[in-house]
Amino acid sequence: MNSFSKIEILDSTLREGEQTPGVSFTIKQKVTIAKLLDDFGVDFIELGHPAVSPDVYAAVETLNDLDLKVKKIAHGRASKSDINDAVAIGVEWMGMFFGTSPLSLKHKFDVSKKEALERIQTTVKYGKDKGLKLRFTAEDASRTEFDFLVQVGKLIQESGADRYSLADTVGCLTPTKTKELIGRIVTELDIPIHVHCHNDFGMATANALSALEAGAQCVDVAVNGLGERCGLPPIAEVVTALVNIYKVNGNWDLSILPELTHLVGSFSNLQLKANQPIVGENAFTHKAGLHVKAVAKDPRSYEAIAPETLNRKRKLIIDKYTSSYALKNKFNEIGVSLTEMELAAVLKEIKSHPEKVSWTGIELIYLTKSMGIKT
Ligand code: HCA
Ligand code: CU
Repeated sequence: MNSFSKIEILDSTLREGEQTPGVSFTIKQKVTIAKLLDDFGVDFIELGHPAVSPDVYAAVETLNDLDLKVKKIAHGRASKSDINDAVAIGVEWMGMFFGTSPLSLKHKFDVSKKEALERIQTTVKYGKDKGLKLRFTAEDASRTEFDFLVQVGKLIQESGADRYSLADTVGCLTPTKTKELIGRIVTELDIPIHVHCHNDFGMATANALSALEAGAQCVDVAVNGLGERCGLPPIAEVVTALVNIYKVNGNWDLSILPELTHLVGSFSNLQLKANQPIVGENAFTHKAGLHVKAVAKDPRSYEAIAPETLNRKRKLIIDKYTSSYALKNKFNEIGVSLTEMELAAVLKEIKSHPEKVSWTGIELIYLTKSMGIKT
């Protein structure tokens, strides 16, 4: 079990996030995102995989030159040419990945396990000789035999790698399986363990948190959960859960989350779901009469976390679910005072318009006037 004394967050918005279908950030946008992530307080930023394209190469160069607190890590395959790129750019860390599952060995590389181990050892040593700090990722780790994962981990550790990352590349782990897998790996190795989860079954955040519970030191996230297919654990969910549920005292500025969300949202043209945890439009909106009444007395009645800590505001909806208490509250807010009878009449009217899903203050005033009530 991680004592949570050292938890690190790696943000991969600029690398895996840009692998989201339909997304291509300009270098200027990447710089803006990187600065905000640095202000937020992540530990690592994955800058990109230079071999992808000239603009990704140039972005990694530009981002690496920024004066930031965060550790910068370039991405690349376990190959000499990708290592040479990282060295030429002068980045401190490189995350190199190699598929270790039977599917990867057969279809991606067409190598035996023995050949794979030789290649992994040679490239890790090559990278270390060049002075890089190295995180080695076993891609598709969750579908790799456990013994082989340990064998790879021990080999890269002996060859000088600084971190070992396990990728649940197709998002097929569950929180229970993650805990078991990471718990076992942590006891086998001495170097810190990273975990990279995917959201194909909607379990990325839960799996990342389970990995930390089991002793992983670092988990990968992305703003708005960007990434291949269904993406990575969203930064807002993982960090807010760590602070609020696990009571981890990280140096994260949660008040930056809405800005990060909107900025990356506008750069990626990806519509965020209204019911997205923490950052979605509805995350702090209350509707049913009973809820609104309880929230007005004490917001904790229906809120696990106070919106103010996230630089967000609470919203109360008026529609057919509204109670007289909530309606009165709303009229007070807009400076309109009604008698109990008038209030009951307006409420009856609202409840007879199920097609209207949210009444604004102005609309309520018009409604009241149209009913012959003086406001
Ligand atoms: C990829 C696959 C990867 C790698 C993770 C890592 C995965 O897009 O290259 O290198 O840490 O999910 O396995 O994102
Ligand atoms: Cu990935």
